[in-house]
Amino acid sequence: MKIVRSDDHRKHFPAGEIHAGEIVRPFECPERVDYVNAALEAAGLTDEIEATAVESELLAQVHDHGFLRFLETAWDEWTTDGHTADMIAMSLPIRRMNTHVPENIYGKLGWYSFASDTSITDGTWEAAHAGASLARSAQRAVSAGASSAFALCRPPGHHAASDFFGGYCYLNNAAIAAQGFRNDGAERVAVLDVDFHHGNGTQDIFYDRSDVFFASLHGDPLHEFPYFLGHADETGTGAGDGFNANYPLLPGTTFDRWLEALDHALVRIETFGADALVVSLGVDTFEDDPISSFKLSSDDFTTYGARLGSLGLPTVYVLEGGYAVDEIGTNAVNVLTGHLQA
Ligand code: OKP
Ligand code: ZN
Repeated sequence: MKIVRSDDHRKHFPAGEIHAGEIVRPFECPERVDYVNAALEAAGLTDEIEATAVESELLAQVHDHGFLRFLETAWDEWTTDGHTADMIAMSLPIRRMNTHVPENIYGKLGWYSFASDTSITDGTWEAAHAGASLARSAQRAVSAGASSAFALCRPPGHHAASDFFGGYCYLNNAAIAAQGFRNDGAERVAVLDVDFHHGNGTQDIFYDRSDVFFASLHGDPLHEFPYFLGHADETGTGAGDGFNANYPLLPGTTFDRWLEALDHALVRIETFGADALVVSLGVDTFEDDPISSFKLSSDDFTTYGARLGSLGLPTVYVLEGGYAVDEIGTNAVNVLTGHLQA
């Protein structure tokens, strides 16, 4: 398994996160990657490859032009306006209030955002861009013949849609890997999202397409973030009708129930006839995760990794969530070693 990493993720670390009415240290913190690196080392997963920058053409296939320009220039515009603290969207366009993109930077911030949990700081763009480059580089290695690769993306990506950020995500790393597979010749690509939270951004990006099948297991959005997408009746639209599968699961879901849903999703992926697989690997399904409610143990990650590996597909793993920081490495790497044992 090829490993792709970058230190540039450290450039993104907001001063705080508004959580239950308080400003707390962000759950999505740089040490997450340190723990994953340590666990990779301990498991002997050291076959590292160099990252190359993601092409702007590929970014533009996945994301809206105005959104990309906004992310790239937001901090400069904000500081030019005299601000020095992090950008936190607090005025967001709810229903029927979205006819004109504002010119004001604070207005644009709300326009391109869907959740106030996600700040923009100095370095956010560089870190997000570097993360997207990791996903693309991992995918390139697999398209060139490696059987699997793991991209240590941070910040995560699966909540980022074509034209909005939120849920700690800015650029959709998994979608970039999936589109990269298509560009490099794969006809059918499956994206499997095993993060605790629904991959609303990835779903949205591919919702009307039949060449990318999206399946997600997650906390039921009636009860869990992102709240507004991820229901079982969302099955795709137009040409994409039948190419989206959601498995919303109740808070407290145990591994046996989770595994039933996984097996169902894997059958769908096999029926689809995927040439390549992208896994949105969030390990916030762990029993001790501080913001999630599933009950997986560390050993369960190895078990399901083996199921993923048994598909025998060229596979790119992209890191998403996981906030039980000192166990994120063990849990993520258990999936990878499970995959390799299959
Ligand atoms: C990102 B990924 C805590 C809840 C706020 C969002 C969760 C984002 C998870 N204040 N929100 O899917 O792991
Ligand atoms: Zn998550």
